[in-house]
Amino acid sequence: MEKFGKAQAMRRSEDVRFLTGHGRYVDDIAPEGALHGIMFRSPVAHAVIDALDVEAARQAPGVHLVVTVEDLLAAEVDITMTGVVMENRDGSKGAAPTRPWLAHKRVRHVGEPVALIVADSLQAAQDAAELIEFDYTELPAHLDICAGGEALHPEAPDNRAFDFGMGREAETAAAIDSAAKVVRLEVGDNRVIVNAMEPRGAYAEWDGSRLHVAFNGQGVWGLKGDMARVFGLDEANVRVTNPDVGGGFGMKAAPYPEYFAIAFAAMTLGQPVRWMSDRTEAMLSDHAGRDLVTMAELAFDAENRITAYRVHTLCNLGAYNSNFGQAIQSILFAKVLTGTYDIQNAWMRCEGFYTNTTQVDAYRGAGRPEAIYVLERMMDRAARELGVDPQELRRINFIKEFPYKTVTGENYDVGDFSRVLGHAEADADIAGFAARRAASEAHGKLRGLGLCYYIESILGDPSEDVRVEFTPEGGALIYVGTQSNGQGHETVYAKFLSDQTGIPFEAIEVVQGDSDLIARGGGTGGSRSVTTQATVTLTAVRDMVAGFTEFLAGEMGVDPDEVRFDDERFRAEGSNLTPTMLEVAALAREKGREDLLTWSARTAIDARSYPNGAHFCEVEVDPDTGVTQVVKYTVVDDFGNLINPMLAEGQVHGGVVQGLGQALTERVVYDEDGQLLTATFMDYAMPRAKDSPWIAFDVEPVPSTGNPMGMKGCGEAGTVGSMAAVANAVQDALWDRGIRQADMPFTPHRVWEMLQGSRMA
Ligand code: SMO
Repeated sequence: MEKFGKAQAMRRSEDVRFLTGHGRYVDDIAPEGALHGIMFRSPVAHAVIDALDVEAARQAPGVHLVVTVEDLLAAEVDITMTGVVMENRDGSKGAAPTRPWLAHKRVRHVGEPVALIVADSLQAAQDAAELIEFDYTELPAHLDICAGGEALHPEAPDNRAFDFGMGREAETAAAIDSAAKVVRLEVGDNRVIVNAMEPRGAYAEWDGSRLHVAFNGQGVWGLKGDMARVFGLDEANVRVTNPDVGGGFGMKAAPYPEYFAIAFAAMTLGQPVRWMSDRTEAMLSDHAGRDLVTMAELAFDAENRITAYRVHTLCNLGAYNSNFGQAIQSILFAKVLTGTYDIQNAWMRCEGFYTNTTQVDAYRGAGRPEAIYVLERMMDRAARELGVDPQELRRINFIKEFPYKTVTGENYDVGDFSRVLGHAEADADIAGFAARRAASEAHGKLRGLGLCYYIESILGDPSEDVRVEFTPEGGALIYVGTQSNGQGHETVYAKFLSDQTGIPFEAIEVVQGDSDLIARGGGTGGSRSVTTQATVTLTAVRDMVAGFTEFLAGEMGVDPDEVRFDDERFRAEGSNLTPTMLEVAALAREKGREDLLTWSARTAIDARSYPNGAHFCEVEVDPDTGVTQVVKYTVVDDFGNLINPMLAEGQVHGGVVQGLGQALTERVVYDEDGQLLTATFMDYAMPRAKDSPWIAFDVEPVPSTGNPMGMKGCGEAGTVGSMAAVANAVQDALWDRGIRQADMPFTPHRVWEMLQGSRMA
């Protein structure tokens, strides 16, 4: 039934709503009488709380409520939040300190929520916050990604949360010791602030028995369970909704303290309460991304075949175990440790450390961009040290036979990396690079070329729910459990259902983000949405066709075997009725067959998919100023079969720019006391339009065998590929100036410093 021929570059129908100011975001949920909440946050990175006096704030004009942890304890709500805990190399469990959702006895990072003030207006709440007396005794801030320093948690006296290992340790060590050549490099992966266009926010209301929390997240079901647990409510009495969401990128996937605080206030007051983060608040309290350093070793035989790969990563978890914090640079990094290469002797070790900084958690790709960044920096470096062409070195080592089981347990079903790379080499005009470099030199610029060949392992709960309902008005609703954060799901799901059923696109409405209305669902994350949602939609459509066939056969007076559905109409020999889906639904309604008007399904896809592709980046560095400009960028991806190539390309463009921002402009700086110095857009440089090159994009599909449509997830791929491509290009540009340790971000100042250093050396 699946029809790939209809894959079509179709513009997003939801954009009319977004671009004309008709999007409905969480901050738009503002009924008459809704109160404003603001968070009082820790002004210091590490301190023992001596006193928290909120009485004056409680008496301030317009204030309805001030909530501290003492109020939560008195109300006997569960104040703890927990995260995933890794296993150590010795089989013991990593440290599992809990995190109170309002500070309890200590504060551990600047911006940690200490109290909630609820007032008639934002202004009144802000004025009242000034009256809070917060006394504390400062402790030394532990900021470096290493063991030692002032302990944040008694559960981790040396600040090490876990020490994880995976792969073949002894075989890898032996292979490195006996290798013809070993390439070694320390690879830093700078911390970034995620900066979704829409900061986080929440709204809560309580009718005496049911709690409704609206927030801008990546799905509703996780928070629903958390709310029920924290407040001891029956899940049936918790409704969680996500309205339109302006970007999530993994950062919005987690439950955050503010959501519970707002819910507590609404339940205490019996009045709706709303909270919206401002930008600096977001920079202090949203989970950050990356922030790790890796020592990597790549060993080769005399024929330039990789014989072993070993990495040792130190990663920053921030102050507490956040949602997936411990999993990112350990098990998720491991998914693509060895990338697209045939390396069975590989070993990774990852140590995670608590520091007095905001938590670090999932950021577009979550562990996989980090792993590919290290490996592809190593491949370009190895090509240089071995004196081999970078593409050739990759071709020698590509996995060529499938299925292929990696040393970390992934099963790559299909792939044709060499073909994809060849397509990219042609599109990027690699043959013409030497001439372009000469032209750059002629006007005083250093030109560099970088390659990244990435692979991703598509994550997430592989099961998803769907419900298709025919409406009395003659249309269809499709309820989905995934959650658009702006990717265009409404368009893609309606189009897919339309293609599979012949129901006109305009007659289909996509419903998402309401735990009272939708089937159970997994939300957005891990590039999972379209693959899982389309798979389950297919199941529902098959059931629908079967049910309608049976029903129609009775109406037509023919045998069910004689009824065919040709994607537009049902037909049968000997009957001149040729009804469409909507007409059959109308007939069923007329005949009182309500059972035929709703079709639900839950399907699990039985395998991961492995999108992969080649990114070629060219940069020009001005040696006098350090200014680095990406001047040419080419991507060829294997995403398997696509439903909407235009939206896939949009995902890649956005993803590439996110990686490029990390590589060129974005830099998080804490001072020695743990104060965030880059807490506004004056100090933290997001990439602007002028930083972005034209990104040439094409696909070279090798359909996945893991789902009925042969699709591969594409939401994170751009970021996975772009960091190493850009960094390799900058390293290439700077190599002849003697620079051997080029770490992101390549801001003008840092590049200029590198050039000065090498000149002085
Ligand atoms: S970093 Mo994502 O939402 O898997």
